[in-house]
Amino acid sequence: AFVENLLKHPTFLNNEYHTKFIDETPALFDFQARRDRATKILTYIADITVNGHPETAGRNRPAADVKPPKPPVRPSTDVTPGTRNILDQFGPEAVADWMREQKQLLVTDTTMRDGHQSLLATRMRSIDMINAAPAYAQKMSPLFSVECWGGATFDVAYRFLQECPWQRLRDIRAVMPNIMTQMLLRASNGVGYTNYPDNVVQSFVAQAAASGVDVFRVFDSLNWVENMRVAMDAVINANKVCEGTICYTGDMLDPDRAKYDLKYYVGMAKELEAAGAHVLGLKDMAGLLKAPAASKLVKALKEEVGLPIHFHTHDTSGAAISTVLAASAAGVDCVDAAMDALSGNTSQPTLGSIVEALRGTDRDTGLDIGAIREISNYFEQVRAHYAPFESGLQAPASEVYLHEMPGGQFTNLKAQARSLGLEERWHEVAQTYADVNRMFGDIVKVTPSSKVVGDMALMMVSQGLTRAQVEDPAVDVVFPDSVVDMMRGSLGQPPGGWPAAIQKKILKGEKPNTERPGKSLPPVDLEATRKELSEKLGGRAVDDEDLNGYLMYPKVFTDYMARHETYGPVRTLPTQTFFYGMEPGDEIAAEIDPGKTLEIRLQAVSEINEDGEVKVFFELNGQPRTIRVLNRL
Ligand code: BTN
Ligand code: 3PY
Ligand code: ZN
Repeated sequence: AFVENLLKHPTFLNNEYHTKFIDETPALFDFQARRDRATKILTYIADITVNGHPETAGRNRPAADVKPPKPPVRPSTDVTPGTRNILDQFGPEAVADWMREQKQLLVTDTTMRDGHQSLLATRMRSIDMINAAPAYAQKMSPLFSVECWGGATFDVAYRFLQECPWQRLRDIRAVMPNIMTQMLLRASNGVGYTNYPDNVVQSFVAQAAASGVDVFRVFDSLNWVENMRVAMDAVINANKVCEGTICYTGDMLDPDRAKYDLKYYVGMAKELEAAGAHVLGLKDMAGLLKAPAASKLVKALKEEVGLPIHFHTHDTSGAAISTVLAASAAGVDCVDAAMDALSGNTSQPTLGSIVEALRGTDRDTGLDIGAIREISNYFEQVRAHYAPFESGLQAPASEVYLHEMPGGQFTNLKAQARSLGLEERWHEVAQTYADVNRMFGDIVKVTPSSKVVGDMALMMVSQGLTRAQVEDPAVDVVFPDSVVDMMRGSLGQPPGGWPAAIQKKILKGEKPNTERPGKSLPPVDLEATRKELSEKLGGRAVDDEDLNGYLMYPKVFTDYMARHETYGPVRTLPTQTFFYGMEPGDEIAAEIDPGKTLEIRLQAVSEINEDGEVKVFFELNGQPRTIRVLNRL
């Protein structure tokens, strides 16, 4: 009867035999489908147990005695109303008004986005976030927001974690209904590395809003407001909080870096205000804003712009807390911080320490330090599972003022340098990164412009080229594609335009585009794309989330779907199992649907046979199951 019901269900008849259908329609759950998914998950565990996970091969392992992190609290619907309730009842303008009325320093917790993006190569899995979210709902309700989406987390979820970023968002939202969620959006670059057609950006924003994003921090990688309007308007149309954002670079108080001075930032803030931002974001992605400059900048912005100000920085230098306190004293409305266990170095400054520093002052955050310790202790256990993705960075360093790399790029570029055999020459890479910045006219370096500068720097160091040689018209240089593309105008225009001589050399006479890139990109036919994707997926129906994932990252998305077909809902596995499989005698539980849990015990692993196969013996909910996998090692 179960199977019959399922097969007659209209969704199934339409061939929408899809993860979300299965995941969200438990009433129709048929034994066969569940068995099928269980087999897929066992296949995954068997494969990883025998062959290892490609992403952890040759890297540090978590300590042998690492234990599954214990969620701080159980989910509960009984929570104190927070900012989300203001947004839902009164809209984004009311959120901005409310911010302006608060005396306390408001705080955004970035642990679930920038924290792990900057410390653990963006590898934190959804399950480790979803298990923390109820504690935020119950114990952290004075937070302004929880940043848990966007930036690099979107493609990393599909690409490396074999999970759906949209589902992560919905799942966090479901157990944290009272605090606003926040995402980082690269304006016309969406959550990707290139400029998308306007209607793709609009569609993506609308979907993110529908799936649960409340605050959109919108920035442009060259600080070009002209190229932010499409994304900002889409956020405003969705009735969500639009945080129009200035990227801070250089050194505002250094007369040699006059390009980015106080006047520049105030001017940009006014443009963002005129463009309709509800909140002004001040994004110091590399952690370059020093305390004295912060005092001046925040004071001026408060005086000249009517918007509440939300400050974001990184602790790469070790001096971020001094900047946060200076900004607070100057009247900044909100700051970003990460849970202690995922703070410091290239991540955000330490949440608990900011709360303590302001305790009893007129800017006391009102956050519960006991709750922060409890949640941080949970994330300490989580972090222990991600040892292979630790950067090995030992200490904060003032070198950041030389290279100006964003916190999210630093460890990434270091890993790229290592893979090119340039690890020993890291400080040279850092110096070259600074040289490239000057050669390109001193630009904002943040995704994707930071990646272009990084590509160029790595190319120069590996080929032994100096800035003078690169600039010399007589020296032949093969530039990375990303550099050529940026000089063509594909990421937009930096303040003052590109330096003419180097641009001319790079473009070899090709005429650059100085207009907004989206202006000349034809709109994508969304329904035709849905059909094309459906055909690629063997005729299955494509919902709006999947369509938007595919529009951002076509190949990453279809690769993800192909693996999903084979391995099933591996997002439900504990992190240790996901990266390392199981050992004989291990027992785990995976909740594949609310209340539907697979109890999995690995009994034994056979010797390899003459066909190169290994048998992995499991007990699944008490029943024996054997999975055969190819030993690919
Ligand atoms: C990737 O690196 O392709 C993404 C991670 C998941 C890939 C799965 S893990 C088990 C199996 N073995 C592989 O080499 N790829 C898949
Ligand atoms: C991103 O775009 O992912 C960033 O974190 C920029 O700072
Ligand atoms: Zn950041």
